[in-house]
Amino acid sequence: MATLKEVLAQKIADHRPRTTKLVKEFGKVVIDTCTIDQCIGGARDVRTLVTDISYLDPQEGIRFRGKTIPETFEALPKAKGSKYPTVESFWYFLLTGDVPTQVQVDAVVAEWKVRQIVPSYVWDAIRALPRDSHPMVMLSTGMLAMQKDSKFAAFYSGGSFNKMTAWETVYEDASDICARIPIIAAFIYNLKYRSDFQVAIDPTLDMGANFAHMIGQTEQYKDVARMYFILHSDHESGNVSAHTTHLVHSALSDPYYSYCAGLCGLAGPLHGLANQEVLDWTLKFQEKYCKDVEPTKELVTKALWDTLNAGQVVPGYGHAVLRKTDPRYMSQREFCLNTPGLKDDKLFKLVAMIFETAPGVLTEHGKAKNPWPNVDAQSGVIQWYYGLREWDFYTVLFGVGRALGCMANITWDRGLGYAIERPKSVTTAMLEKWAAEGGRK
Ligand code: HAX
Repeated sequence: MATLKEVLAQKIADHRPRTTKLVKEFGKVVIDTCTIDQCIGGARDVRTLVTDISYLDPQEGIRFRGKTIPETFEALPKAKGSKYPTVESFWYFLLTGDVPTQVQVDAVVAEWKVRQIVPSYVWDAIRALPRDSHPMVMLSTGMLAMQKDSKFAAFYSGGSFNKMTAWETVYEDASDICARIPIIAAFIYNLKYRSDFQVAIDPTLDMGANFAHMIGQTEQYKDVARMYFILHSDHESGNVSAHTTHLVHSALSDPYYSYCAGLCGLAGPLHGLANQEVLDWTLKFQEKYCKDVEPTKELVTKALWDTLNAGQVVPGYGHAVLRKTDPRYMSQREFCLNTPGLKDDKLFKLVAMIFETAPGVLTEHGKAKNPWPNVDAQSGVIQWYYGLREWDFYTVLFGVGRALGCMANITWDRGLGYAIERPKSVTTAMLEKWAAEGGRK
């Protein structure tokens, strides 16, 4: 007798050609609001989400509240003695669309100081995990552990829930999450890689600087943290982490449940985990191809083809929306080029060589619609240079930054009373019927 798994394997093998045929031969057939290939292929380009926090143009890249990355960095008040804004000033800007005054920024910094005290049961929950758990498991566990004190959940279950004011408790939870997540990330870093050597919060420092302080980093790294968290904050609403957070919150799950779900999506290798994959790929390339020789474009080309021929994706390249080099990549590259030492770093030079080579190889390969690098192709090398070499931690850094965008979005979701999200699904047989009829009449 065939096992359940064997029966299923046969059913899947029999079904696959039907899906392939629908996409290949009838992909452009319209079924109401989208085409068959959009229905099967992850709803690419289907306009069903609204957000004013950021917008992603395929050619230009991200705009936060209408401003490009350079315009955002230029406009916002800077951290003391730095060329970069504080994360707190960016949070004010993301939430309101207004460039804050220094006084307004100082008020947020002070507010976050009060909010950033993490309850001790969160440390207990994280410490209870096996030490070799992935740091994203630790981060999402910490996020979920905080749920019991959710102000939104208490408001909902308190019996006087009011749709008009519900956003106020989302704002409270969202602000607590943004203030606390770097503290939790630093705790995880110290627990996993520094033998649980924990460092106290410095109450005089802004969020980015305090994170650098808590993981034992240098003065220079304070700007790396500020830049990194801002660049990774938001990428309009359709990406997996932002969309998941929005979706889960649309059921009136509180911000802790919602962002925990978002973090689990961020942990996927096609999304946020790509930053660790890039470092892994690059170091394996060095190990395999360049043990005794300097890297060359020919060797990089060979390694890229080996990856593609093995049926794997080249991490850090391609994008579901972008059709040009990601400006977040360029912004980090510029940081590298303007930082003495980093611009001559061996690994940065290799990453630059991959940038010169991969788009040509991916174009020749002919599958990826966008052969250009995304944010993840450049972020790891900066962390590596500053001594943060535990690359399985890189997605946690992404998760700290992404909290800003996700939390700003769901605060507005509640402010505007957006509905529970519930797209409609159809069966393969329905698609085949509509394909034969030339569309859904
Ligand atoms: N290397 C090899 N093949 C690639 C590729 C890459 N970097 N990017 C896309 N392709 C392939 C796809 O796998 C797909 O192949 P199949 O038809 O066999 O399924 C084909 O090209 C068409 O894909 P696409 O339409 O260009 O891309 P998608 O919108 O489907 O996917 C991804 C977008 C980002 C997931 C994809 O480009 C990818 O896997 N890139 C590598 C992983 C990565 O860098 N992810 C991070 C993206 C940015 C981000 O979210 N950061 O958090």
